[in-house]
Amino acid sequence: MARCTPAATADVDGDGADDEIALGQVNTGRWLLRVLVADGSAAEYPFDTATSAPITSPWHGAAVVDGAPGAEIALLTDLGAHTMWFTVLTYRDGQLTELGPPPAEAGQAEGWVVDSADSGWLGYTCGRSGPASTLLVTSARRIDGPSGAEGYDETSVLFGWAGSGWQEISRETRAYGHADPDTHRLAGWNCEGLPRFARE
Ligand SMILES: [Ca+2]
Repeated sequence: MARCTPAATADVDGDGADDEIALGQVNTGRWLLRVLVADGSAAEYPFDTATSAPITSPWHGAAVVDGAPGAEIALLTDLGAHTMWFTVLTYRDGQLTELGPPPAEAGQAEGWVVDSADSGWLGYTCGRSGPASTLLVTSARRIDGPSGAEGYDETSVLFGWAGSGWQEISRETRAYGHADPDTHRLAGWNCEGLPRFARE
């Protein structure tokens, strides 16, 4: 059994009382997340991180992401040169279960992925539209011309939480010059409670 150490407190089950979140390492690349709910119950979630990635702690943070009551838990589970893959957990009916991301755009990696590189970026922005939770998914890729980088094409798709999944509300595209200071503005996590990027 892993020895779990406290990672954070957040209201995970949405009853208004803070719950204790703890994380333990079972062995290389194997972890256990445990939530001690304020009502005295507990939920556990064993998960793996990529052993090829130098992840010393998968803890990223707790934040309200979907529209159901309670905070979600973001865990860093794989790491590339500049790409970061996350698992997002949510509490449903006494269990911790994976929350799926909105459907990926064509050519985009599956899962919760953030990125910030000269070649482009990927990010999530949590928000609200009236009483409903929204998630803006932004992706951009560099456009190269004969003489080098010309700029970026960015697509932002706004999703709303529709009870059990994400539903597209609207989308917009934007073009940037390569040196435009607004590039990468929406890269990473832009959600209260989560660092934009993992510190690994
Ligand atoms: Ca609670």
